[in-house]
Amino acid sequence: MSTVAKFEIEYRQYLDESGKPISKNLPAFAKDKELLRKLYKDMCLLRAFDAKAYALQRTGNMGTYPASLGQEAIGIGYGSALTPDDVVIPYYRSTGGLIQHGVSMTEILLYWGGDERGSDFKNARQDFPIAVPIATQCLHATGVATAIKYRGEKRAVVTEIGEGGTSKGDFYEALNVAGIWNLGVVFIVNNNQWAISVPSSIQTACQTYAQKAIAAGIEGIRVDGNDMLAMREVAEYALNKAREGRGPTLIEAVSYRLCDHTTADDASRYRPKEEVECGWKAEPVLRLRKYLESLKAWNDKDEEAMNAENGTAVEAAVAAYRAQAKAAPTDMFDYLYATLPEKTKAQREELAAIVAANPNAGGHH
Ligand SMILES: Cc1ncc(C[n+]2csc(CCOP(=O)(O)OP(=O)(O)O)c2C)c(N)n1
Repeated sequence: MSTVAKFEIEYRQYLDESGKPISKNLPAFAKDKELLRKLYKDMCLLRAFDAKAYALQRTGNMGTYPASLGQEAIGIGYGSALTPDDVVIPYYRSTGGLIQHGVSMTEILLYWGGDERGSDFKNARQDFPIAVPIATQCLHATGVATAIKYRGEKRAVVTEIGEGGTSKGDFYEALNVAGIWNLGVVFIVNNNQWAISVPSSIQTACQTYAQKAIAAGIEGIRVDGNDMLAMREVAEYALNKAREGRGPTLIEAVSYRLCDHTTADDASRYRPKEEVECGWKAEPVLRLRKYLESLKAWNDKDEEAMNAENGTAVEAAVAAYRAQAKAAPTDMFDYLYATLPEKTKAQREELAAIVAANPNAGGHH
């Protein structure tokens, strides 16, 4: 017998749970205090935004919301390494990546408030709307990357998926075509350990999600997704590779979902308290703060000023969301077909008459 192929999965981590470097060979940007301060502030902004979105839902001012609590380094990590020309193909937990790429917090609120105009991004015009059907975004990403390759453009496509989503066929099909066509896609697996109430331990028999890349002939790397230094460095590497036509990468970002799956879930019903407490010890925000403090690049005063600034930005986004005039109920007919079928025309007229008699009808903000 002889070995015909051999594979290894690399694991990247620079900071331990208390923010101390575990290696002397840190990436060059680990000394860039301004960049690290910005990354820290942006993670805190996402956390503040999530808390506000939750409160809006709880007070009946929004439909549903999936938070990123505990996973902030993932979206901010890859999002901050994007250029405006890159394309984000998000799933419902990609808030961090979208905001980093120029999507406004107001647009995100509108989307989750049930207003489709939230998907009509003013900036990042070519980023895709949020995908809720699991794993479909992976194939959309390969489609976009195929177009980019066909046109000979130097742009990266990044898509994100939960570890549970990697059990879907769409995911494997996307990896396969990305490998065979050498597409400029970066697949980020947010391994937050839970797919609603399904733990990772019964999701796969694989040791890592990164190794799912191997069968497609593409590079797979596992990173500590709570370590901003590792997350950002690997994302930058994979995005550059994609832009330069050197092919796709799968990044498994190991993290933990410190929140419920969405506002419609109560995770305390299926997760042991001790496990969540353990998750809090490894969380990414405090970890980066401790590292910043060790560089003398952050103190309590900075924290206070940042909280005020982030709070103001979130409040302004909420005010704009609430001030947005409601969509006309007839929009659901007007934007569904190029030409409305005869049968549906009557329905539209009936609805228009109801709306005329009830001028306050429509979606809620
Ligand atoms: C095709 C499809 N099947 C089922 C669902 C219902 N669903 C919504 S989220 C979810 C779990 C996803 O978990 P994971 O992929 O790990 O991502 P996470 O939400 O943890 O980020 C499921 C099954 C769906 N949205 N789409």
